[in-house]
Amino acid sequence: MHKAGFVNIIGNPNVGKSTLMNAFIGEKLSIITSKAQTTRHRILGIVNGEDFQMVLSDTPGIIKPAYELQSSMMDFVKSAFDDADVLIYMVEIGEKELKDEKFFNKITNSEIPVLLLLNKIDKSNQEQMEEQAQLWQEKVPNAEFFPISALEGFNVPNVFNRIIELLPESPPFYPKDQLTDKPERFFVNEAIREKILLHYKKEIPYAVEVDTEEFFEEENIIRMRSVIMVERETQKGIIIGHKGEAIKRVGIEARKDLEKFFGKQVHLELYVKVNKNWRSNQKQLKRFGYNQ
Ligand code: GDP
Ligand code: K
Ligand code: MG
Repeated sequence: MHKAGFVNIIGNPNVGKSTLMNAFIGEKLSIITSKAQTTRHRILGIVNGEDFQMVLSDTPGIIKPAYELQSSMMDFVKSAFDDADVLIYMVEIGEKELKDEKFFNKITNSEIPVLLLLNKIDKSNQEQMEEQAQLWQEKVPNAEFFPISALEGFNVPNVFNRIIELLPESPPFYPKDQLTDKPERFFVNEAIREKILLHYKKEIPYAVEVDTEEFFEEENIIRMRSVIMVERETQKGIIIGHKGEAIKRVGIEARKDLEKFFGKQVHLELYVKVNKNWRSNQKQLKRFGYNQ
């Protein structure tokens, strides 16, 4: 018998959704930072076993959209409800419920199994954890509850095994050697965007989109050229930095990650371009893969 199904991870920003997905996959598929809106897409990560295929979806944190890009991000979350065989609702120690009541009701009224994961328990003491455990089980009584630490791996194998039990009988949905639905260029864009989230302040990371225009694999090296898109001329100057030092650092750190990811030497060329108000422009968003 073969089992296969879609396991979709949803929750507030920054609770650790991407960290959990990567822990299951054993690879850094999703970028992780302490900033909200690090994840902008729905990213599939596929775990293949001899007799199962677990198709995980990492999604953006649930927010109230303020501009077109964020609306598309919430469309990815909506779609994650539609095809789930198992829903993972992740919360973290000390958090309140979802800002979006509709999403929250969808979870509590879900017909499909819900696993409620209380994450970051490495940061709490016993008393706090027990109090939170009770609170969350009352809020989402239809869910199976697991306290975990995605970062340290605590209880993660138990959640994994429970998901396998819940997967329906089905042939695989993807070839059994496939790891994700995203093309190689997507991971180049994301590696660069992660460094921008880490090194630039305030509005800058949110005004940035990355587009990899060239990805050329030779025998011993992969050559990539990517454009960092910003919304305004002033942002371009900030990205480049004094004597180009800032963008150089992004390039060096992203290249290191990409060499690990692709297992090959990487040459990465970066440049910056102004693309006025791309975040609010339907056509541009479509071009960058935000409209399904
Ligand atoms: P997402 O926005 O829900 O995808 O959250 P991320 O996976 O990007 O993680 C947000 C932040 O929380 C990062 O700084 C992570 O390192 C941190 N984090 C994730 N899981 C844990 C955990 O189990 N314990 C602790 N202490 N931090 C965590
Ligand atoms: K985050
Ligand atoms: Mg994320």
